Amino acid sequence: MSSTRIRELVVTPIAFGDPPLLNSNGVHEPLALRIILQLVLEDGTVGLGESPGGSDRLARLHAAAEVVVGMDVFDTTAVAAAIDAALLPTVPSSHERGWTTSAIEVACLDAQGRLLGRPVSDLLGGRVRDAVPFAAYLFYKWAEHPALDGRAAIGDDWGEALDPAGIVEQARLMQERYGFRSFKLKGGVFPPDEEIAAVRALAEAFPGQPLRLDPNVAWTVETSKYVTRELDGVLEYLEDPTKGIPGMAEVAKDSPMPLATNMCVIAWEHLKPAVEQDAIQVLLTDHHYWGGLRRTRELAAVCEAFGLALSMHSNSHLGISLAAMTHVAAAIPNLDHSCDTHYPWNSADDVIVPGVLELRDGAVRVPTGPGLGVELDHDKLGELHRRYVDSGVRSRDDTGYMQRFQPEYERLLPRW
Ligand code: GKR
Ligand code: MG
Repeated sequence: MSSTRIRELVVTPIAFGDPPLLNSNGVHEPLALRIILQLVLEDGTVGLGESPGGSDRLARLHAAAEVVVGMDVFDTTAVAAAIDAALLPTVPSSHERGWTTSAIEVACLDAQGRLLGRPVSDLLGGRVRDAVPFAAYLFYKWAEHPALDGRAAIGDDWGEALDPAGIVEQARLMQERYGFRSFKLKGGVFPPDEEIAAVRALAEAFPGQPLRLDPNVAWTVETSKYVTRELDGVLEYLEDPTKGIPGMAEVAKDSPMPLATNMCVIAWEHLKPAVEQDAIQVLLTDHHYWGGLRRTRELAAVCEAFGLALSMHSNSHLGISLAAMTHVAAAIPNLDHSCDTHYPWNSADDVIVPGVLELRDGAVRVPTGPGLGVELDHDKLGELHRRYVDSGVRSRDDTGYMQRFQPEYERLLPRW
């Protein structure tokens, strides 16, 4: 048996701490879910991967683990095809299948890099930058997770942010701690005029520093148009103001600023209509669902061909994902905007050995060690897996959690 064949894929669900961040669906729960992958080769080399969590994704990764055993780790196209074929009968959506193939491709590339003694960015064509810029990801938030069902309140060192002053203070903290030079505000929480006021306050506090706003489709087309007029000259781009490609195209028609998405263009088949309708000008890519790091690199070339600018989407994540995001962003020449990351909100509970990934001056230096360049902290993995088991949390439910405190809360999109 060749030493580059896959012996086993170890799939470990984990739960880690998350602050009470608000969005158009509700509020983040105290625990966020991810799944950590260890792809073990016949020679004992281990490649790491990280996927968003939840029972469905976990079941799919377990199914994929059966399929990949015996395959060659360098044969990533065949590995992806085998997983895709195995999932097809029960998972009709190519986007949904993509989450599984992507996470495993990253683990394959990590293992390949370790075997070759080369960083993953080299396997993607080489890095065009030594550090990848990230934006401070600002959220309206509560001061703490309120006490619930006998559990004590859970505080953090960010404090409350429920108005423009709170958002500016959070941005200052983000800049002080990590040196960010651009800012993204998660909107869709308060009436648009309040969020416009928060963006204007940021513009005043951080003159000349790029700003963006993302209400996650909380607005109608009309409201979206109103916001683009109000924030003309203030935002570098407006992200997912309204739902769907036709809605975004309607807003884009007379928008003075580019529109961006990580919601209406999330699969290859969405690109054609989006380009035809000129619905978006910026695509937020995400290797977790675009098929992995190589497919993300290819996506960048497609964007270049159609004149779409590129940025990067994030969800609550840990260091293996951050390393993967950093390698692929380093290898994309046409990365036009700083990337999103939730890492400051979640890094205290990371599963990797500290020291390699650091957010400094608003950027992460591309790891230069073999593979992704990060090592798993096995004790921490065990701790976070126990937390997953004990918590009973099996899927993300921002709306249900909000309703525990505000029973009248309704998920309404668009809300305004
Ligand atoms: O973490 O609340 C959140 C975000 O709203 C996340 O779920 C989104 O996927 O960050 C994401 C976005 O840019 O839409
Ligand atoms: Mg977004």
